[in-house]
Amino acid sequence: MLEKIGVIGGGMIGGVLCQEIPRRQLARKLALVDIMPPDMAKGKCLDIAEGSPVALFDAQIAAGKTYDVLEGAELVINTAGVPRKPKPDGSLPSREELLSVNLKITDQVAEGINKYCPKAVVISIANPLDAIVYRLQQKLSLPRGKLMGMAGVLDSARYSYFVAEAAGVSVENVQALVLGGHGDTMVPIRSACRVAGLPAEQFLDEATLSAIEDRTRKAGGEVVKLLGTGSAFVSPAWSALDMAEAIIFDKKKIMAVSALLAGEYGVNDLFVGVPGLLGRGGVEKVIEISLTTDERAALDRSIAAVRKTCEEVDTVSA
Ligand code: TXD
Repeated sequence: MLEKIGVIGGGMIGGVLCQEIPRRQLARKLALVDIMPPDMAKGKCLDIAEGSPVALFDAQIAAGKTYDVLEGAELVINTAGVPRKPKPDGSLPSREELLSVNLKITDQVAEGINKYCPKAVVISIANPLDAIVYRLQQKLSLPRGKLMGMAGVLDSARYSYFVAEAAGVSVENVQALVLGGHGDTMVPIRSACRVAGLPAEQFLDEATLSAIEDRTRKAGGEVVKLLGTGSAFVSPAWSALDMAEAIIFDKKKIMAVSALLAGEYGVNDLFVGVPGLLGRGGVEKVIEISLTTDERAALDRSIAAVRKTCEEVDTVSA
């Protein structure tokens, strides 16, 4: 258990985080900051605190519109940023189209973290995922491993779910991994997909697996279209909590994470989704796995897409 966890942004994802953090007893204190008037963060946290005698957890929650509530947080989860919504013609924007508006928000987030909890381990969720984490690193200059993005856990969970559903087995039997940027170029790694420890190909044919991988790449958009407003929020929150638990309990758990690369996979100074070992120090190690030629080529294309968005970040002065 930590002393204090901070959540930035109390919208759909932040709201689930604020329910789950006290329920799972991850920290003695929880802090939520959201700029939404009149004082949405306070209202949301009061609601959760008033439910705590029913759900049976003790909650010490501080919330408000200003970042001082984060003072001393050891772990921060950042969800501040607008989500995708279908355009008037029904088409979906890419996550990258959120860049300019979410960069401005991210700069405020970085200022708040720098001022009130500069030593925290930071998990960022806002989109476009890898580019927003890149911007945070420019502003926070945290030691490598203490800042990371959550996307790969969710994308891998989606891949797992679809495989389990098609194979007619428990999700507990499936292991799946999605690497690369959190965008349309993300790479489901078929060679790492296992059902009860066996290659997924022993359970599903090529056409089914290809269709599942395609659906995985578009899974975020599928939910956005169905919801009408906003994007997936329960599964992203649970995924970030999985990472938070690996860190808090020093699990040394290998999970897909957007991590700062220093030569791994031939990349320097970009955050890209790779397998990372998560423990108390954050991303303690980036694991380089062997990939098929096709997977490697797809990963390179995805890295190029992340690099392009980060070059756009560089053109927007702080
Ligand atoms: O896998 C992933 N990483 C993701 C990412 C999966 C799903 C959604 N993902 C992205 O997370 C999504 O595209 C958004 O960029 C973020 C947050 O999604 P959420 O659905 O929680 O968005 P909401 O409900 O709009 O909540 C965002 C909140 C909202 O209440 C704003 O008032 C607040 O962020 N906000 C701020 N809080 C603090 N400080 C500032 N400056 C600020 N600006 C907005």
